[in-house]
Amino acid sequence: MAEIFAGISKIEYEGSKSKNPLAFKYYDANRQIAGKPMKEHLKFAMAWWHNLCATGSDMFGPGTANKTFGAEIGTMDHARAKADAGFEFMTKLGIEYFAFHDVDLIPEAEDINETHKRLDEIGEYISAKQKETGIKCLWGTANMFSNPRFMNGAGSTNSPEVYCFAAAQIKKALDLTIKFGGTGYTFWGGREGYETLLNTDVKFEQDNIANLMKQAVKYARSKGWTGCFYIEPKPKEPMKHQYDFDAATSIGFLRQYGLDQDFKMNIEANHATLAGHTFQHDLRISAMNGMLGSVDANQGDLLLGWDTDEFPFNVYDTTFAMLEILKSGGFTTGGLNFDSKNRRSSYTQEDMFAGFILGMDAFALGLIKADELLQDGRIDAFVTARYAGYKEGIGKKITDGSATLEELAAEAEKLGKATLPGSGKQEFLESVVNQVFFGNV
Ligand code: XLS
Ligand code: CA
Ligand code: CA
Repeated sequence: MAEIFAGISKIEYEGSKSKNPLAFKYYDANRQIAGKPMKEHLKFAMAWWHNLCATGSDMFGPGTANKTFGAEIGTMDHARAKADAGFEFMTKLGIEYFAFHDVDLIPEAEDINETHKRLDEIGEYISAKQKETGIKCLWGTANMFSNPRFMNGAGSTNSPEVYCFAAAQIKKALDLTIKFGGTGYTFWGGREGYETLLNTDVKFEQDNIANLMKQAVKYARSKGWTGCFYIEPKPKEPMKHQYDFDAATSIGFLRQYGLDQDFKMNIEANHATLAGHTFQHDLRISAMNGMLGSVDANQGDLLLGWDTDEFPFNVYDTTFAMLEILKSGGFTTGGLNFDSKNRRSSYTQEDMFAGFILGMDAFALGLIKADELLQDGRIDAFVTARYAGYKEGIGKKITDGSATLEELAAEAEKLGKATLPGSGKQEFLESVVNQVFFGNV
């Protein structure tokens, strides 16, 4: 088979002094950090849709990147060429996982039966490539937002007929995920929300979404699949309001419908910031609830109100993200999926590699710096000391829940006047972070 990215050889780690644009400066796959190799902490994945399908088109103009990979778009030859390109790309970067939507893999047909036939065919082709390369599937999903039938949602649609098509797609995407040995299955509710409450029965729609998820779990478990389902929260875009607004909302939804044993969160950085949170915030909320499953690694532009899916660049953010991930014990079923795309004007094959090199190096730095912050210990020690008052006396009775309201009130009355609580020391803590970051300069 002809090389697709001819002229680009395997991307090697060359260290921080290297000026080679096609080399890692910080990502050294087998370097041991906190007891295991970097690649095991980071578990990088390639998103089929951005890397192999998207050409950079936007509502003001067509794509700029050529993603034909030598075949005609819309054909099964092209589907196979994308798989060839994808496996060559991942192998050259040392990426061990991929994530996909059903319709990323093949041209969707008018009739779902034909679509499924094509999926079976490409499924065989991809499985064979996995065997050749050892590359694994991080998660699969069904695209239930692009086809016009999903204009009013999938699980939340007003049409039972469309609901059946959503179910058929989920069933097929689960079959493929299982075939590829995938350890996760994601529900991103792109059109599960509303434009106006004037035409929407929110409770009815949410009940229906939950039922669809329950049936998906039942089906996958009946096939012996032990992987993890994820909800990927996003507050808006394409809909004005999306039900899986953020981690807190989605966890509440899962608990309300008894789905919390089978689901965790897939947190995307850019979605957290669209919800008005930091990336770290949504990771923390997920982790503290035992719900941190996987991560869609990218970043948004805080000056823009939409989802830009940029490659991760901000090392403060990747560090705070890796801090939450390390503290939660690391990934099990999940990993870091680059749901990231090149800017429209970065349209060459070399740019595709440059995006991943940037993102992988940014997360490698994040891992290194997060580990250093943990070893430095000053931040954790400060947080522990900050709540020390709860270790004894009335504080202890508060945390074990034994102090009554009367007892608490009596304590305040005895004191008459509260002493001010200890300083939050934010500036000091931020300076610790910078010292760990920049050390001797
Ligand atoms: C879109 C989402 C989507 C999901 C998978 O904003 O990020 O790509 O990750 O459907
Ligand atoms: Ca995503
Ligand atoms: Ca996104």
